[in-house]
Amino acid sequence: MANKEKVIAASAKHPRPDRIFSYGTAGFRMKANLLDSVVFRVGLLAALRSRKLNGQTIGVMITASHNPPEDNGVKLVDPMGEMLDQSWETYATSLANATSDEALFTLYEKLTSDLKINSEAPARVIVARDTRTSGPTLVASLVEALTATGVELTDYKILTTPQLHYLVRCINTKGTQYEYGEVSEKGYYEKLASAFKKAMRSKKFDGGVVVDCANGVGGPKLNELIKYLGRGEDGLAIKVVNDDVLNPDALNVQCGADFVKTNQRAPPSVKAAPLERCASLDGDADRIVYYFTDKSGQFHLLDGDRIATLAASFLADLARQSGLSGKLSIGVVQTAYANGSSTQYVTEHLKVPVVCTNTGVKHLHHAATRFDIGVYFEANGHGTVLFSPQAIKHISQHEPSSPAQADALETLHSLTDLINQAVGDALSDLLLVEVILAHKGWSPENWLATYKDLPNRLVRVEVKDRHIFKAYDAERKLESPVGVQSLIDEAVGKFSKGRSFARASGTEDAVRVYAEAGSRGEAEDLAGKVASIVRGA
Ligand code: NG1
Ligand code: ZN
Repeated sequence: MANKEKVIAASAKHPRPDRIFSYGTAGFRMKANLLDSVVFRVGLLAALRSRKLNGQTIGVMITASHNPPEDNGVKLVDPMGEMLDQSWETYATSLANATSDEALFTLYEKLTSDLKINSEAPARVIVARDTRTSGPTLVASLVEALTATGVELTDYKILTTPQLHYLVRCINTKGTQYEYGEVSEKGYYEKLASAFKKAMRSKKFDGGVVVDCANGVGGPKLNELIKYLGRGEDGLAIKVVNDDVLNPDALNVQCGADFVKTNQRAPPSVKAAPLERCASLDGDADRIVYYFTDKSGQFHLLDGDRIATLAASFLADLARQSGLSGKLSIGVVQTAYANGSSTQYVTEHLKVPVVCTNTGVKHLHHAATRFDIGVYFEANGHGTVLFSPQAIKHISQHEPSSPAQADALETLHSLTDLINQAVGDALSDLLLVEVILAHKGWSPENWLATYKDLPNRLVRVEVKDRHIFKAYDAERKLESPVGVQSLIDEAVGKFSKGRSFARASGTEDAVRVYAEAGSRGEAEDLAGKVASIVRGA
């Protein structure tokens, strides 16, 4: 039995503002000054979750990713480093909305009994935060909840989101056959650096890469990682820009992955030569996009779809070359926002199956586990590659029958360590892209030339009630309001290579309309038509 007085007294110090909160695809995220009670209550949920799982360690990440500096957020990480189990999201929402300290405690007790949680079981939580100034106060609120419920806590201070996911997985697999790595930040760098060197061997880089860190936590962490990568003559030259974490107002402002993806241009602060590789991370370093300008000065984006296609083609080749292609199923997981040309390239050119899921990385992650090698990326640059236990076994036990097979196998093996298996990780993805380009001997122009994106347009439509828009078929169609889908179908039918869909955003109070078509003008036109159908619904 939790100590009722302790929990209620602690909760009283974290009064709930008059607001309705909801645990969405990115956890809770809003203006930081509204988050105090939410974080306290997430602490209570973390206690329950860890106890329910017999004391396995749960992660709490305090970050608002690519949002402006005044925002913050909180999300929970499950034992294998995945996002919180979906069925628990509703408990998070209910706890956050409990109307009084007593009601909160009653709900806490009710969850304990409904979920058959042994309140005497041990509970362990680790926490980390990004570089926002509101972080330390929010961690303090969390600590109070954990203290009141007798949870063992380790505060890892400032980390990237994927580093926290890494640590959670390392802790919970320690001493098992699935041991993931050393439980420390240093262990993370060492694992990545050693896998990177193994993957590269004698391959050479063509020039370096400029990395925009969004003035977020990715900056200092990338600088740290570089120390482990070494910079011998043949090393990768990484030029770090926008790594100012001392000025809190600079975070995600006019820079970062979201800026580049949304504005389809380089941040003004990123100065690079024509054809030089550039990459931008987001504020908590779980997203990355690449880009470059060609000799005529034109900007080209290489987004999450491009990283997915690059990784899928490389991995499919390696599986073939190492003599494992019959044994390993490879698949790509995308959302409806993936450019139609990328989907066509994967299915028709790479001959690799594509699965489309709902928006939100947890859906993609889940679908990717159904393949031996599951490549998943959102167009916005969040993604990774998952290797099944079966795949890891084949890759480590396969006897190569030629030096070429042995070589491919070694590269494949190193990638299972280089690629973050818990979650999309911008630092790990950065090294992955660099390894692949070096192996293929590709410039960013070669990478871009693999297929031509269909012109597309994403529009945000404000409506009275976005909840009336209910989607199905991986959010590519609307079942309600009734009749809207046939109007959209009719509009789409009038355009060459037209595709469009509308869905309620999970993170903003709006409906998003996506459209692509054979030409820029047609894509704009189609998006405009579908947006007005949505407005009139
Ligand atoms: P919503 O707001 O549900 O469209 C957005 C992104 C997702 C994902 C989440 C954050 C688009 C179109 N949508 O979701 O890809 O990154 O935020 O988890 O980019
Ligand atoms: Zn992020």
